[in-house]
This record gives sequence, structure tokens and C-alpha cells, in this order.
Amino acid sequence: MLERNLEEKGFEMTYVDEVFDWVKEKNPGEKEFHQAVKEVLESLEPAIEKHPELKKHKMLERIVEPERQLMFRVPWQDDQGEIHVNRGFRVQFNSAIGPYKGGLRFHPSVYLGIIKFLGFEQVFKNALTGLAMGGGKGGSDFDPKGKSDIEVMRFCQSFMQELFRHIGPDCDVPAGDIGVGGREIGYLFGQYRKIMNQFHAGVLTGKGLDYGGSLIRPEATGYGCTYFVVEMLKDRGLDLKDKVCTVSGSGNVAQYTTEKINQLGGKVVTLSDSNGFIYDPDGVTFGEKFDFFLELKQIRRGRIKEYADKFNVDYYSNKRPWEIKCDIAFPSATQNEIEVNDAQTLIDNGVIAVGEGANMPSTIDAINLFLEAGVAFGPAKAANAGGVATSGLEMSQNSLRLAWEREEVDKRLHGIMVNIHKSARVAAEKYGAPGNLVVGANIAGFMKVARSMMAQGLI
Ligand code: NDP
Ligand code: 2IT
Repeated sequence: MLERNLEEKGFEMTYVDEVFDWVKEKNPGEKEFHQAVKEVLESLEPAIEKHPELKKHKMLERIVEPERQLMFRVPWQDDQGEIHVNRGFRVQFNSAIGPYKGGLRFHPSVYLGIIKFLGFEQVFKNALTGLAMGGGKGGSDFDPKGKSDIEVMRFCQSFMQELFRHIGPDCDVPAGDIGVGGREIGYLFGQYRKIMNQFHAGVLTGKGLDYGGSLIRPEATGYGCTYFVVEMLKDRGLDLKDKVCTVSGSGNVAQYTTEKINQLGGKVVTLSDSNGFIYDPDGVTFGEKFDFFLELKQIRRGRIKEYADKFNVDYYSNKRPWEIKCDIAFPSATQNEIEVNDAQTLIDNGVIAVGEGANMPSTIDAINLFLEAGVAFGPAKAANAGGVATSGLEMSQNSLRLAWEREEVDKRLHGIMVNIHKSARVAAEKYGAPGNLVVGANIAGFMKVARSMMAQGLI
């Protein structure tokens, strides 16, 4: 019996290993994509063991291959009249359960490997929300930092001049991500509408409230991540009150994570950007400090160092905030910002929980360390799904041609986050990894998409 089990395990291991080797060979140099695939495939082993039809239908090979990948030229002119050429991307990863859905990232580090990792993650994240959304992601290596509004507008118009033919409210619905917020979505939407001569409100989400946006969408990722952490704490008989929280980043996700933590009685002691982090032991409290932070980032688009200068707190140049002792860490900036040494420092300092607001912020070794140490670990696909879930609610409102009240959207977002936590917890138990929400979230998201693909024939 033991021998048979081992044999079976060996057999299944080989299937995962084989597919992973194949992915690396077919997608050379895309290290972030390899990392995202590895994390998912490894955690799917118990599901593959339990459902032999997955291997028979070659579900792993099919799910790691995007349905379509688009790359295009984006020429634009700066304020001095000089011409620049950037590369645009849209990876339409999987549409088995709904139209492709996922954000656009504008950042100089963007290349195909980044967009593919994000698109791959998005497939499972969107499935977890319970809404009918497939997975996709796009963006450009354009750097919005230091550009004038008009330059950003010209870039967005040129980007949409190609993207428009590939998207639509029932086909592919982009939104924001790093470097793409309300301003960019506005310019993109205006250009789409002008080209199409159609008011397709549901073609983009994260729109302004006056032209089809949803209340709570700007807040949704940060609020959702905090709601998810509250659920993890509840399982341990704890809550957020008086918990010391380290938050990284200072963009959309970090801002509304900070707001929700404050509302629930926690204390945010750090914020960061790519230049360094601030440490405010008294917390980024409501009133002058929080207002200054939002104005600095949303209106003046300044650097987080200004917060330290203004409130006379410590600023650590070129460092990440994980050396600061905390109860809960909310990585909310970018991928691989918690490496194994950072995870060890957090654990040594007694961290109770980690809520991944960013996409893939922890390396695989860091995740394993958190899980081994018994830290309540909320993986990105589950913990940051509130943003795309509320995008789904924006699409629903656009289809209804109605706008829901703030309370209504927030209540739905909260319900979705509670459900995601529950599905991940239940799947983890069912597949023999109780408490491991990485395994739970990956299997729960994957099974929904895999079942749909198998039911729809060889697609
Ligand atoms: P923003 O552009 O609003 O903010 C990004 C923040 O992260 C900025 O403070 C930025 O600093 C920092 N940052 C970006 N890249 C790096 C880097 N390479 N090193 C250090 N700091 C960096 O983006 P969001 O807040 O929207 O996104 C943050 C994360 O959350 C991303 O991983 C995104 O994929 C994820 N996410 C976002 C969702 C959304 O709805 N917006 C939904 C789900 C996940 P600087 O200004 O110096 O660049
Ligand atoms: O990573 C993400 O989930 C997002 N950037 C949000 C995607 C969306 O379509 O709202």
C-alpha cells in the first residue's frame, strides 16, 4: 500500500515537474512567469492525485498556455515634440468562465514575463471571486513618473489606438494596476469611446463616478485585503484592534489598506515607495497625517519621504519596511518584495499574519517559511481579489445602467472576501493541507476553471 502510494505520488510529481520543465523551455527568460506557474502547479498536486481526469485532459499544459498574446507598438510625442516608442501588451489568458478581465500596468520593468505572471494569477483570482470573469492582463514599459498630464494622455490615446480592436464589454475588460489609476482609465475610456462611437460603459473598470464608475472601486483592493486578514485573525480568535501593521507601497492599495486598518482600530507604522520607507511609530492616523498622505500621493504625486520631513519621523532610504517589528504585514507595492531573509526577520519579530495586497509580493521560499512558522498567510490571489471583484460589480452596474450606494457595494465586497476565505479554507482541508490558504486558493480557483474547460470540449 505504502509502495503504491509512493509510486502514485512519484507519478503525479512527474506530471507537475514535466509540465513545469516544458513551461520553462517554451517561455525562456520569463522568470516571474515561471515563478507564478511553479507556485500554482506545486500546490495542485493533491488535486491532480484526486482527479486523474485532469492529467488525461492535459489540463496543466492547457491552463499554462495563454489563449492569445498581443504585443504592439505605442508611439507618442513628449511636450518637447520628441518622439518615443514603447511596447504595449495584452495577454488574454483564459476566458472559460467569463470575458478576459484584469488590469493594465505602466512601469518601466514591464515585459512579457511580467504581464504573463499577472495574467496567469488573474485567472485563478477571478475564479475565486465567484463572478463570471476570465483572466487577462496588459500594460506597457512606459514610465508615467515625471510625465505631464498631457504626455500621459497622449500615451494613453496611442495605446488605445491599437488596444480598442481587441477589447469589449463581453470580450476583454481592462482596469488599473501599477501606474494606471483613475486619470489613465479616463483617458483610455475617452479614446475608446471616440474610436468606437459607442458608449460601452463596461469596456473598462475603475472609471470616474460621473461616467460609469463604481463607488468603492478605488478603495476595494485595500479594503478587501484588510477584510481577508480579519477573517484569518478570526480563525485564531484575534482581531485587528491595536495591532501594529507594516504596509509597503504608498499607491492605491497601500492607501486604502491604511484607511481600513485605521477604521478597524489597527495602527499603520510604515509606508514606502521605490526610494525608501517611512516609520511612524505613532501611526499614520486619521486627520492631518492621513489627509497629508492622500494629498501627497493622489494630487501632488510626490515621494513618501515628504511625509517623514513633514511629521519629523524616520526615513530609511533604499530599504523595505520588513525590519520594523509588527503584528501584521501588508506587502502592497510589487512582486518579490518579501524575500526569504525579510520573512525570517518578520517571523523573528513575532509576525502573526501576512495579507498580500500586491501580486506575488513574497518569493516561494518566503511563503514556505511563513507557512512552516504557522503565520496566518493570505496569498495574493485570495487576499487582493477585492479589487477585481469590485470591478466585476462595476460591470454589473454598467449592465444594469444603475449605480449602487456605497454601503451596498461595500457589503457585497465584504461578502465576497468572506466567501473567498471560506472557499480557500475548505479546499485546503478537503485536499489534505488544513490551514494552508495557498494550496486552498490555488486549488479552489483552478478546479472551477478546469471543470469549465473540460465541460466545453477541447478548447
Ligand atoms: P500604484 O501605482 O498606485 O502604487 C504602486 C506603489 O508601489 C507605489 O508606492 C510604488 O512606488 C511602489 N512600487 C512599484 N513598483 C515598485 C518597485 N519595483 N519597488 C518598490 N516599490 C515599488 O499601484 P497599486 O497600488 O495599484 O498596486 C500595488 C500592487 O497591488 C501591485 O502589485 C498590483 O499588481 C497589486 N494590485 C493592485 C490592484 C488594484 O486594484 N490597483 C488589485 C490587486 C492587486 P513608486 O511610486 O516609487 O513607483
Ligand atoms: O491585480 C488585479 O487584480 C488588478 N490589478 C485589478 C484588476 C481589475 O480588473 O480590476
